[in-house]
Amino acid sequence: MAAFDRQRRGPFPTLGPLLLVVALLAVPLASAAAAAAHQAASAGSRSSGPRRALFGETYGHLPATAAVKPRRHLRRQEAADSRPTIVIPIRPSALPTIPHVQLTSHGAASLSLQPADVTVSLDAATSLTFTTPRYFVSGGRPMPAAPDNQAQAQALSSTHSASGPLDNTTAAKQQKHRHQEPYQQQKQALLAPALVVEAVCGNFSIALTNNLPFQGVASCPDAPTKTENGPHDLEWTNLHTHGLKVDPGAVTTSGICDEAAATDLPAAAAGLADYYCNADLSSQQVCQVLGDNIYVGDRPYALGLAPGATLQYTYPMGGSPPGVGWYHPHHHGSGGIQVPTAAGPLIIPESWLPGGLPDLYEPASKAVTGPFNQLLGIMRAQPLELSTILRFDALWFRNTSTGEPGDDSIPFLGADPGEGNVSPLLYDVLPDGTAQPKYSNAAGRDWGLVNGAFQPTITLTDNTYARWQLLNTMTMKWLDLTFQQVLADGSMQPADCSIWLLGRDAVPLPLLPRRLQSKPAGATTAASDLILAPGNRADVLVKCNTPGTYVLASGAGPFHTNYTACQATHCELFGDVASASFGFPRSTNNLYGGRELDAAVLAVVQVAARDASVPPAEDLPDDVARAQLERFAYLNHTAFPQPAVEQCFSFMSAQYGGMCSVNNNLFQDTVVYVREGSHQSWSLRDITFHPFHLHESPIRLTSLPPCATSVTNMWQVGDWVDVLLLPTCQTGCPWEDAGSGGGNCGNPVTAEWVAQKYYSSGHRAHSPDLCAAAGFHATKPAASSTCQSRNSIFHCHIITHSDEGCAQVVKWYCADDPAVPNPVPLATCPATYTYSCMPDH
Ligand SMILES: *[C@@H]1O[C@H](CO)[C@@H](O)[C@H](O)[C@H]1NC(C)=O
Ligand SMILES: *[C@@H]1O[C@H](CO)[C@@H](O)[C@H](O)[C@H]1NC(C)=O
Ligand SMILES: *[C@@H]1O[C@H](CO)[C@@H](O)[C@H](O)[C@H]1NC(C)=O
Ligand SMILES: *[C@@H]1O[C@H](CO)[C@@H](O)[C@H](O)[C@H]1NC(C)=O
Ligand SMILES: *[C@@H]1O[C@H](CO)[C@@H](O)[C@H](O)[C@H]1NC(C)=O
Ligand SMILES: [Cu+2]
Repeated sequence: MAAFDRQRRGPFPTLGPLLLVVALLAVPLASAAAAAAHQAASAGSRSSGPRRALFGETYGHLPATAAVKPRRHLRRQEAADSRPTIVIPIRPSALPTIPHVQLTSHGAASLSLQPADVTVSLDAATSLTFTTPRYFVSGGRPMPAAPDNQAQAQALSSTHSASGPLDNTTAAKQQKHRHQEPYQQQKQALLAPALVVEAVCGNFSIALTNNLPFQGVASCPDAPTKTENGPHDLEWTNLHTHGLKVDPGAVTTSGICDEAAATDLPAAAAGLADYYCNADLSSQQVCQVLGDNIYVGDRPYALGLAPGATLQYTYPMGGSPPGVGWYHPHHHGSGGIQVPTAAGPLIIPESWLPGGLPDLYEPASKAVTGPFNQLLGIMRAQPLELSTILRFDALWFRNTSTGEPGDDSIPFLGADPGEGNVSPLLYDVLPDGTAQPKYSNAAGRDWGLVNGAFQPTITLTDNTYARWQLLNTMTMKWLDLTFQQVLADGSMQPADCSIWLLGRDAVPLPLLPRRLQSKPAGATTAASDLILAPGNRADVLVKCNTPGTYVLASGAGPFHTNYTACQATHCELFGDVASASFGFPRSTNNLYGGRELDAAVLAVVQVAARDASVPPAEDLPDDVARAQLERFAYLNHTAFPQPAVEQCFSFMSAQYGGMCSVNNNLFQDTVVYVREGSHQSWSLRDITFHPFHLHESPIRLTSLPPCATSVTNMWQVGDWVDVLLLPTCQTGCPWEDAGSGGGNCGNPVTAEWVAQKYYSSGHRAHSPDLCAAAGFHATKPAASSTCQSRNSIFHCHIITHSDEGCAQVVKWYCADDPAVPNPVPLATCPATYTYSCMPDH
């Protein structure tokens, strides 16, 4: 077994005999007859794969002697027949658009996590069917659809004059879409709408209902004493607002809800261990949650929302720069299986800025006023919230070379059956304790989708800027995106296209635009490419200068991984896999034009010839605009209190042979202490395979290893990010860990941030000028002594790794908190070590 092949580790050092029961599989809800009938009904379309034995001795199930208590309420469930069947569009001639729903202070939106049957098929030999959770959104306020590319091109007919409002054609189009039901559009698509936060400087609400099917519990355990790591609670969920600057909300990890808000739920008490085991709980109770609280749970330590239950989240917000975040489940143990198909963009629109773009952008110098106006003209014509969203999803179903479900497949298809970690959506559990696969997977290949479609065609106009918002919700692999031309022999050559970065992870670049260029060692020419780790977003302009047919590819650009050495599904670049002789099937996206390519084709890019009367848009120089980030208190780094508190975190575990952990510890063995309001300076090591993600605050890069800055301008000191993976340092195994980990990187990454709730924190109350000008009255600074501790988190954004314990509680504590040790312990990295590959490499 390759060292990086899987993140699983066993025996789990943290497991005790009284672990939380994984209430999944022990007693199938359906009777044996019903299960048999279901299989008979689905036999036509499903393969009958091998039965897998369940229930090993170690994985979290209580001994059979534990009392089985009946559930008081049968939770409402969707019958299998009412599940929609979503057929993934194959190579559609247009990019599917993502519907938009506005979140205002008055209109709450409702999110339902519910199962859908998904079919994706190129042909009989290359098809996949499975059942998966996805979001369905109702409420909120429908928003006009994005103008199409042609309308944008018209609006951009001149590079320097396109600073006015959209032309009448586009406006008319938008009017037409205004009353179109965005909810209708979701039914047959794997796409949750983009939620557009209109309630900047105010509060908005989201109600989340878990409508996943419940498979039954074996037993009601005693109260668990410890959080479980590893895949578990696969039907439980919650909500994370990734990229939104909001209150972390959580007060404790042991309470049922926020203490302050738990009005109609009984206090956690001894013996209250499982939602379904507690006769006092009913599905009618709605728990109120403040902020981005991923620790909230309707049962202790489960940190999540049981099937049938609803949580009502309220998010108080200060002013934030426009940008794209995303919403997705973050329940510890089930995130890895839910997030790949349950996620949606979460947008702070430019329209909230009271004075428009000049509130945020100013010319970097007098000398660049011309190009600055050109840039603002393009941005005005294609506002962030209406510009084209490209959401990259992946369905992980890769087989191993021997035809077995591969490690890191969702939902743990490759988990040892003995561990019992199989998704109830994907397996029927039979009375004899074996599991029958409900999915079929002929080709055994991963699938990369763009906006829920396979290899859709995106239309551009030559020499014309298009603004894109890219979002990598692939939870395991990173992307190195380039525009390529596929030649007749299947080889690729770079297309005459460039990518300009405007912002990333919901924060504009300090100086923009930045024409992306990478030239790693060994590359002959520089390429304009975009590196996106799992969870990253990018606000970009793209421009292709020659009409023709191209592809947007990953794995054809300058960066590659040494798969032969690493053999890890998650250290790969998507599309850049071992040669066919290695035995692993490549992604389906490597199939294009009747050939198997060496890179993954995510989309076809059709560059149409522009109207001959339209002059070509000029290339934008770098750094013509300065973003006035200091107008947002949490981004005004010169005002952060000095000195910064220094802590260090390493994701690469010597103890576990290179697998992910936090300074050799697993969730929740340790806590990182962060005093509220303090300025933190963190060294991040070993993030070349494991993307670092901190909740509720972006981090500002203060130093970077030369292995990154010398080969690409993707990251520069001063940039803000909320997910960071430096694949540039990957040199393959064996490597020496010389600081930043993975490669011979030299210095570690350092990054700073300040632990502020922000919307109500005294003198740093939310950018009052912008909020007041936008018509919001600033929240009064809270009275003294209202500091309440908060529990936040950072983790590896390969979410299965996070589920497995590569995460750490970030405790925002108040100055005189008696529960915090004195002196406050600070995190330090393990001594530098040299990691070698496992002997069987
Ligand atoms: C756009 O519409 C306005 C108001 O209806 C009209 O005055 C103007 O002439 C129109 N402009 C174009 C370019 O059609
Ligand atoms: C937003 O919600 C918070 C927490 O419930 C509350 O303190 C605050 O007053 C609300 N703000 C507005 C503008 O409604
Ligand atoms: C891939 O694995 C599935 C079982 O998960 C099996 O049905 C299928 O035949 C395999 N395909 C290949 C090409 O190995
Ligand atoms: C990949 O790794 C293998 C094994 O360590 C090594 O022999 C090979 O030279 C590496 N290839 C590249 C291109 O670095
Ligand atoms: C940002 O911080 C600096 C340094 O403390 C301060 O002088 C400045 O007023 C702040 N900017 C804004 C817009 O609050
Ligand atoms: Cu990881």
